[in-house]
Amino acid sequence: MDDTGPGRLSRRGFLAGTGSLLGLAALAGPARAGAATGIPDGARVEALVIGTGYGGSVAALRLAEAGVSVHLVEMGMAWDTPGPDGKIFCSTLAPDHRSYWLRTRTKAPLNYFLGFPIDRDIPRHTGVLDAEEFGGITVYQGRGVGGGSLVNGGMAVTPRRENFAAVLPSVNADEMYAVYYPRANAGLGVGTVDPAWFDATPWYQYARVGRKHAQRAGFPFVFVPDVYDWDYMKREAAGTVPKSALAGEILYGNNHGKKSLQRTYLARAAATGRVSISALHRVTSVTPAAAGGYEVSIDRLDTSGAVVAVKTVVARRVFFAAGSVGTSKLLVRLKATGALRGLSDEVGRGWGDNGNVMCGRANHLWDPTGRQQSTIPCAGIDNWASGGAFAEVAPLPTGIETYASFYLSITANPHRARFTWNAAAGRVELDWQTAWKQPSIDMAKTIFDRINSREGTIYRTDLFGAYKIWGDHLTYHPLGGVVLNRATDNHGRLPGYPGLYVIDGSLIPGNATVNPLVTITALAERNIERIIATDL
Ligand code: FAE
Repeated sequence: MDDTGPGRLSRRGFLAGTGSLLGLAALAGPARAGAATGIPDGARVEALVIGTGYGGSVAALRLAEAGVSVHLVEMGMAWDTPGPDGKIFCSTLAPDHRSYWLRTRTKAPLNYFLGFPIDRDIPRHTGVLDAEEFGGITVYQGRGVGGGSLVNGGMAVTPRRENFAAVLPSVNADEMYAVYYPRANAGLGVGTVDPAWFDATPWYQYARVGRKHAQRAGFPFVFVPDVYDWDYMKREAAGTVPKSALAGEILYGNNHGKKSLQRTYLARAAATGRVSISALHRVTSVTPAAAGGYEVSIDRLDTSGAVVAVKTVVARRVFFAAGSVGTSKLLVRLKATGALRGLSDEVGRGWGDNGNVMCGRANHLWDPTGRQQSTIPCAGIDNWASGGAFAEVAPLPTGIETYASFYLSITANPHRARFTWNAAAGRVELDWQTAWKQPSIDMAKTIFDRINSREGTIYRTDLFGAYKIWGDHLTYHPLGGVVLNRATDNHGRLPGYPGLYVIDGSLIPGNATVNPLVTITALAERNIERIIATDL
């Protein structure tokens, strides 16, 4: 740790093909000993990527294909080793130490049932789902190699073209829809449920009830693409393969079936031989290095979250891909504390919750939604144009008949929050206020009030507290904080710091009009192509 002086660094030279160091141990399994200790203190790397979610994975693959050695630094675990039960991930119905990031009690998004709290004590561990609490909102995020792809529903929605210009007006929509959205969808392995199977299987009875109610109230009902392997799900239903989506797995990881980034972009990156990963390594600082490039400080963590080593490496280029919250928090702190003092005043601004709000409806006894429910949503109600809401028909896979229809709505919530540095407390804060969800509730009601009125049904009041209708305390879709063409240039470069880039959901100004993963991936594909062509 004390051998990080400039002289020492320059003698080492940049690590060429650091793939040999860890060999993407998270994916391939070998070199576990290397994986345990990760990138050596004092290393020099050509490109260092902070975070292994969608933005980071796209950057790693495309840089490596262009001949650049890439080291990915990920604060979460590798998620490549089965636990004592033979499984890598635990089920949503039986959360254990693997479920949450450094919590001693679960914090389930849907935290009540029949009016009773369902959270339970768990051992503190570097689990896969972070429920990060700010003053007015809980932000759910994936932790581990693969980022949000480890825990998300995999709903892979390309926004309607007419909505895209409002989201990112500085981006050429023709190019996005002709080149980068198709490239992202192909790279992610996006597919849609077989409509004939959907109509026949008991596992989507809940979604068929959702369709019937939507259509009877006059709403357009659409199938929602997903990265889950639909053929695998059919085989789960037939009983020929181990179940995952049909066994309640989703929120704390899917052991089978889901095409997470570990199986798509990161696997292809590994195959180049130019990419390595340090899991359980958290970047704490990035600052210009005296001899060029950037000095990156990194904490190595153990599975209790304790720091077991502190390292400094030098990178010629650094890509911030720590997610909307992670990248915003890092850059706001580094600007305020002087490590990257010259960053734009726009850094930290323009954060939104993608208008997320949840609710349930109580159906009549002649409208059961089914005991068997696939965890992977595949359908939605599109009322964006007239009501500002796009609602997914979500499962409630409790294993018992609930007579409930459950929905996650994405709404055109206009509020934007800001991350700021609280020097006294030594932390970054977010000024989102709980009351700012009211526009989302009003927009979601344009759908569900009408359905309730048509069906003669009411809202469930037992899912988010004792007599509470709306799940308005959280988001799964944090977006913004380092907005494209404001805090960065139009391709994610940080002005004043050549070689520093942002390439994740923090670039999108608070709302994507649909679930964001495809847009994050497509935008990363667009930006990295330009960066490789002009900067390398
Ligand atoms: P992300 O995937 O969050 O990756 C960032 C990575 O950086 C993480 O692995 C972090 O652990 C790591 N990191 C953070 N800080 C540091 C640091 N200082 N040092 C090292 N590593 C760090 O970012 N979206 C959809 O489109 N469809 C869905 O169905 C869907 N369902 C969701 C369900 C849940 C429960 C959750 C939590 C999210 C869901 N999302 C969904 C959102 C989606 O997963 C999210 O927008 C993307 O994962 C964001 O991608 P990024 O590349 O921005």
